[in-house]
Amino acid sequence: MKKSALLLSAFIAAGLLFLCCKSADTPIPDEDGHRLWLRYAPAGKLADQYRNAIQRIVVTGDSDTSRIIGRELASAMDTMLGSPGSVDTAWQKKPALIVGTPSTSDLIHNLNWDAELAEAGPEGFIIRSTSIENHPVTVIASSGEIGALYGTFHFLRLLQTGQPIRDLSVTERPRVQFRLLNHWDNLDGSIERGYAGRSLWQWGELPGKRDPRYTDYARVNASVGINGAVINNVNADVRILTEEYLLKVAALADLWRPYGLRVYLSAKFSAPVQLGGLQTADPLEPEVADWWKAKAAEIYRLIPDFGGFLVKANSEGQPGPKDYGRTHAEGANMLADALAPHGGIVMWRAFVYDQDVDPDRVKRAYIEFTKLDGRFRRNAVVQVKNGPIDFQPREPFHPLFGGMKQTPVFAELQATQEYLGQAKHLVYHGTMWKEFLDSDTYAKGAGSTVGGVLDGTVYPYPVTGIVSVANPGTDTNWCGHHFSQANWYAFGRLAWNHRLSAGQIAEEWARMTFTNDDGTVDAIRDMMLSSWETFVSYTMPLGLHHLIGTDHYAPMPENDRARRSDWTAFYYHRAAADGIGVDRTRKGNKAVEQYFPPVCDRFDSLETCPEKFLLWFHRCAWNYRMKSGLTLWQELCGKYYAGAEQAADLQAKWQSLAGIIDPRRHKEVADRLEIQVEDAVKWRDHILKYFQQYSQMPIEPPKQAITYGHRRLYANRYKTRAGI
Ligand code: GCW
Repeated sequence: MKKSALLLSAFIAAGLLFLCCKSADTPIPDEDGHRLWLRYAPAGKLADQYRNAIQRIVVTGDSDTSRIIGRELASAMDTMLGSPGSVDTAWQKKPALIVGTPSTSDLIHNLNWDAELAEAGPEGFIIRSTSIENHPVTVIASSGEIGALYGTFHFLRLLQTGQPIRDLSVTERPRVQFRLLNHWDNLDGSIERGYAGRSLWQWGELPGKRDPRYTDYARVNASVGINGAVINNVNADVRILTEEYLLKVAALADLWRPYGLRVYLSAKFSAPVQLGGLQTADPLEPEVADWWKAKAAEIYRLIPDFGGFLVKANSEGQPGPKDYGRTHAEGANMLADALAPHGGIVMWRAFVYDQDVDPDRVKRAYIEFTKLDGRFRRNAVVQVKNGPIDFQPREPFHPLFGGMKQTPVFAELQATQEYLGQAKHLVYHGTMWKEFLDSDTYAKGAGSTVGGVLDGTVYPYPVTGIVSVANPGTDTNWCGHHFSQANWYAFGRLAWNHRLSAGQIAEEWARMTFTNDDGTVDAIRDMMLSSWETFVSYTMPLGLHHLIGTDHYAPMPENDRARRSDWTAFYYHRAAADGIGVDRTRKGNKAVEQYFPPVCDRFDSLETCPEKFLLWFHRCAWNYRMKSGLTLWQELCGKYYAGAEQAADLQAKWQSLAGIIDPRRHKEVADRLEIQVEDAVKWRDHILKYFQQYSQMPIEPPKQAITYGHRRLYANRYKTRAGI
C-alpha cells in the first residue's frame, strides 16, 4: 500500500473511532438542585452572538451591590460562554455590556435616559441595545443600584433561556411595591408547614457566624425581584423582639441589604406584657403605645432599613386587640404609629375567623374587616389570603379583594404546599395564582381584577404588595421537591408582574432549571400547567374543600370531631343522604352577597356558577344534573378517576425524560411521582367510598378513563379492584 493510502486509512479509522466515542452516551452529570434556576448552563445556539456582544463587562460604582453585579455577570459568563468574563470599570470602546446608574456611570449618564429611568423607578430598569461612539453596546441601566441588579438578573435570564440579545429594548418596573416572603420559621429551627428541612436561620450561630446560605438566599430572591422577608413565624415567639435576637436579625439585614432584601418581623401582640413587664397590651393604653415606640426605635437603631411588622392577632389563639375590647384597626394603628417615623409598615393579617362573628367561617373575615375599612393608618395594610378559607387546593377569591376600598390589601399566597401535596406532589402554583390574580372582582365594573386591586389601579392604594408563605429550608435543593422550586420562582415573577402568564413563567423556569431543549421544555411546561388541576381533581374537585385531617395531607372526609367544628372536614362538605355542599347562596347563608354584582349573581345561580366552585356555593342532590348531562355523583366519580389518571400521566411524561434530565434529579422527582400516583388513587378511593355511604350510588369510573388511558396498567388496576 502506498504511504498516502496508509495515511488516509489511518485518518478514516481515527475519524470513525472519534465518531463512535462521540455517539456513545456521554453521561449527564448528576445535579443536586442546589443552584435552583441560577445554574448558568453553557449557552447553546446563540453563544457566539452573546460572545460578540459581550466582549467586555463594564460595571461602575463602588458599592457592595455593584460588586455583586460584577461577580454575578463574571461567573455567569464563565460557565455560559466559557470565557472568563472579566469585569472592568473602563469601557475601551469594545462591544460591551454596560451596567449601572446615571450617577455611577458617565457612559449611562451621557445616554440621557434620565426621564425614562425616573419613570421606571429605583427598582425598575432599562435594557437596551444601543451604540456609544458608533460602537455597539448593551446597556442595563436603572436610577437605583437595586434596579441595576434586577436588570442584570433579567438580562441573564434572557441568556439562560436562549433569547437573542441583538435588538434589546426592555423597560421593566415592578407592579407592586412590596414583594415579600413570609417564613413560618420558629426560633427552635423548625418550620410550621415547612417540608424542606429545617429553618435556614441558624439562631444559635448568629450574629457571629454567617452561613453562606444567607447570601445565597438573598441572591436567589433578588433574581426574581423579591425585596423583603418576614423571617419568623406569624405564630410569633416573643423573643425575636429581644436585643439578643435583634442583633442576630441585624446581621441578616446587613448581609441582605446589598441585594435589596429588607427584613421584617412577625410581632406578638402581647410583647409589652411578656417582654416589657406591663400589665396590659391594650393598644389604647399610652404606656403600651410607648413601649412599642421604644421597641421600634431600638430596632431601627440596629436595622435602619427595617421593613416593619407582620401581625397575626386574635386568630388561632394568638393575642390581639380584641382581648381588650379593641378593634383590629386600633391594634394595627398603634403599631403603625410606632413604625411611621422610621418609614416602616404594619401588615395586619385578615386570617381571622372568630366563631362569634358568623356561623360560617367563610364569611367572618369580610364581616370584621369591611366594618373597619378606612380606619387604618396610611402605613397599615390588611394582608389577605387568596381565598376565604385557608390555602385550599381551589378557592374562589377572597371578597376582601375589592371589598376594602380605602384600606390597602396585600395578597398572601402560599408557596409551601401545605394543602397541595406538601413536598411530595408535583403541583405548580403558577396556574392557581393566575386564576386568582385574573379573577374579576367587578369592584369598579368589569376589569377590576384582583391583580388590579393589588397594584393599586382599582383603588389608589398608597402601598401595594403581594407576599407568599415561603418554601425553602435546609434541604440541599432548598424546597424538598425539585418542582417546588418553581413555586418560589413563580411567586417572585408574579409579584413583579401579575400579568405574566403561568405558561411563560413555567417555561422560563424549566429552561433555566433543566434544559433549553425545546421538546423537553414543552413536556415539562405541560406537566406543570396541568398539575394543579390534576391535584384538584383527585383531592377536592367541584368546589369541595378541607377534606383533610390535621396533617393537611391525606384524605379524611370522615373527620367530624375537632376542638372547633370549623377544623373538621364535615363542616365543609356536609355530605348526607340528600346531597353535599354548603348553601352559601341568597337562599342559604348569603355568603355570595360579599361579592360585587355580577359576581354574586353568577355564584348565586346554579345556571351560572362555575362548576369548579359548585359545592362551595351550593348544596346539591347527588343526582343533580351537571352541564355534562351526568349526575353530580357521576361527575364526582369522573373527576376523581380522571385526576388519578392524570397523575399517572404526569409520571409517564416524566419517565419519558429519563436520560435527558440528569439521573439524580430525574430519580428524585420520579420517586416522588411514585408517591403522588399512589396517593391520588388513595384519595380517589377513600373519598368516593366515604361519600358513597350517602349517595348510595355505584362508584362509576367514567368510560373514557379506561378507554382513553394510555396505560393498560391503569385499566388493569381498575379491573382488579372492581373484580372485573
Ligand atoms: O393554614 C393554617 C396553618 C397554620 C398557620 C395558619 C395561619 C401559621 O395550618 O399552620 O399558622 O394557617 O396562616 O396563620
